[in-house]
Amino acid sequence: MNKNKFMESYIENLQRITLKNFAETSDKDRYFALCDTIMELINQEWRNCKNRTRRSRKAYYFSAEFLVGRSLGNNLINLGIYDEVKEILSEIDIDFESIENFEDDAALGNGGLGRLAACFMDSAATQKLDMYGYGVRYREGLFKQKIENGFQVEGGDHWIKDGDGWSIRVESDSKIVKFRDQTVKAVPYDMPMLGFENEQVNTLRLWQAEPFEEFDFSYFNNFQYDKAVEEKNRAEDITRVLYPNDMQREGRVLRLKQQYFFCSASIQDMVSKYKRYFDHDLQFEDFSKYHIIQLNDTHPIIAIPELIRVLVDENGIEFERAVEITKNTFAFTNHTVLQEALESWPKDIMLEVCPRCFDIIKKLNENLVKEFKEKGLSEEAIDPYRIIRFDQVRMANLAIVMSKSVNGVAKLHTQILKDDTFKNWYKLMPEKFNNKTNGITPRRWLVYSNIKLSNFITEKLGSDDWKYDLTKLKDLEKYLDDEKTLEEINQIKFENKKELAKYILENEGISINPNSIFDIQVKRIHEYKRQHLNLLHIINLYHKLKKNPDMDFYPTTFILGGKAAPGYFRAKAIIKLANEIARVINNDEEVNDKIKVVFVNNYRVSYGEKLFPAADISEQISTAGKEASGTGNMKFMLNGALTLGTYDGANIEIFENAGVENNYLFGAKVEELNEIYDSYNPKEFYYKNEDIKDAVDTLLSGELNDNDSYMFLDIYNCLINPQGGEKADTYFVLKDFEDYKKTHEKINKEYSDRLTWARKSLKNIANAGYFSSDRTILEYAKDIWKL
Ligand code: 7GP
Repeated sequence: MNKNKFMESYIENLQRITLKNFAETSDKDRYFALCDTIMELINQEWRNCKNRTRRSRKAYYFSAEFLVGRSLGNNLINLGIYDEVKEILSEIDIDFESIENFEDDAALGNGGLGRLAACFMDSAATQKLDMYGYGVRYREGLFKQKIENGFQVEGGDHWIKDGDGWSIRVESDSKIVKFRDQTVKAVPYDMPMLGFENEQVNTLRLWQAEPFEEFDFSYFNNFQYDKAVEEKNRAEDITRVLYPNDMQREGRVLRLKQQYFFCSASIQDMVSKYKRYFDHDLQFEDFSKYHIIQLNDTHPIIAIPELIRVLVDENGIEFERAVEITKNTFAFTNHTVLQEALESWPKDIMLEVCPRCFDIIKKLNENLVKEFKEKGLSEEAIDPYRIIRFDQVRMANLAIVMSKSVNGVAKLHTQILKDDTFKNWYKLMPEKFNNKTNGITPRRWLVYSNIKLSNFITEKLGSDDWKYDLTKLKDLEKYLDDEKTLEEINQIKFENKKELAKYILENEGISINPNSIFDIQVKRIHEYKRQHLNLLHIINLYHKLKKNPDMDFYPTTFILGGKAAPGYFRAKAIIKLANEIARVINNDEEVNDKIKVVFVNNYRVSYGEKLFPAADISEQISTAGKEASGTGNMKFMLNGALTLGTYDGANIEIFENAGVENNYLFGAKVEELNEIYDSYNPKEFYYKNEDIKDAVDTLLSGELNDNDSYMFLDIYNCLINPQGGEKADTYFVLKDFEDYKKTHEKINKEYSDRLTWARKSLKNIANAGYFSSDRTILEYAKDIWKL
């Protein structure tokens, strides 16, 4: 990059878009001018990629969520001009950080599934894989969380209200999407997805819903102004807001409309391009040779009947042929075994949204049943496989029949899919099933967010090749017994902790000690993730310190964060509990130099970028068998935190890679929980274990105040006093408590041996290579996509 040219065009852009003199421009102006300048810089390469890949086999990642976060810093890193641009800006007295902070997160996802999609976009481009992302351009992303009096309050997230520096509206590629009761225009916004220092620029295409006709003048001319506006709103409603439920199906008509909307537009886009660039193949003989669609969980499955519809109804392909083509075009990823997330759509809703797709699904179901009957299966034996049963369309079944591949996202998770969730299918078609353990992009989650550690690694390894091939980190092991290196590791962690402490003071108003252990649990709030186990332990620890102020104890800061789905009362109760515990403990002078508790407000990608580098302990404490993989666990590991975790999801693979002796494993395993499931009685643990009783009783003792919301009663009840047919403590919080507590005690003791700790930390960093999403995406490309 030519520095002078960059500076020139930056200033030119700044003045052109603002009509102001340089000195009068605001941070916002400066941010958008920088976006423009970078978009100009990559324009050529982006076009080159689009042109080059017109006739190549491509993978299409269909996802209702892409949790991208901020793009500025990451794009500069991937372009290899981060330092230079910072310098250029400082030469004209612009502080990079202040304009960087102007960027709102693109929070177009809820949690793991959406963030994984974003990591995959980064890795595909970095590995020079031609992968196209298709999704929804929600006007409002995931709600902003505010904490008022300890309660979560949701606010809007109109992330593009000031503009969108990273998208190009491609009006000419607009598509018409027809619902039973309305017709809308789908307008694509393309975001460049940059490979790391390699000139590959892939595209993330997000569709926005707009009225088919901007303004209906017939209404207007008849003075029916509100009617004219109504139609416009009804169209825009479709992509107005991301549903904020993580792991919970949402049965509303509008949700299915969102799904059908982006799937239909995407399928039409693919088919029309195919007809344009492969104009000799009107029979679509080669369609599946050039397209493979990866379905990110059940949300985009409606794309399957939609492809059949477009082939049959709009291109005259015979139904059976269309089915064959489709079967070779789709692959399906499952991201959770929680039943409440598995989508099924009532026939009525489907008829209301996309009746023709329902017809097609019905036919597919009939064919399936017929085939099974011919094989001699009884009606009953066929039941688990039916795509439609009791007038419900079971989306996962549809995807499994119609896909060439079905995968889970960590070893244990895939095993559970085979043994349990999809066991009937596995019996029938074992060859379809495979595992793709998740990963994270090291560019965002280390190079960009932990510059100190990143530079240190490059210095120690004598090259920055590890940024392209993360398994190279393994070579760091030669420093395992080098005291100087270990001290440097501790120093870097300390610096990062100081930075986080400063940020937390500014944002949460809580002062924390960077010399204390930073123990962090950040993720969506969910019972299966067991934030309440963490909190019950803190309560008990607090009481112990009160009783015994001179007890041997290494000061610890417990940091929690995450959003609760707005309708999930118990998750919101957990947030209130965290804040209430924080209030009591942080105001108690007897203990607050030993423990502090922080609930960070509005946890999101850009907050994570500050938290992961500063963690000593990574809390990954889900009930065994419930967390499909987890990816936060990988971000912590890569940044040198030790995992305090159960034998669940990708934790298992973290323990395998870094050595369980360098982490803290606790809790019951899946097999044990399966065995005791029916006989489990949490009350036994409650009565037999004083610490458990102490912690649980505190929920109702009056020491903690839930402001008459009955929230703490709800948590109490769910643990030991089930209401209305509910089972008590289904997530085995009390069962695992004692082991969790003991493991914490061990951590607390071992932390003071700072060199041994640093050695463990280095072991984790050195073995994090496996968890690069580069590895994951290459596995998809090789095993499933054949790219
Ligand atoms: C999540 C899983 O809970 C998490 O364990 C995994 O790491 C992540 O996907 C990426 O694979 N699942 C979801 O976010 C989700 O919403 C239901 O799944 C649709």
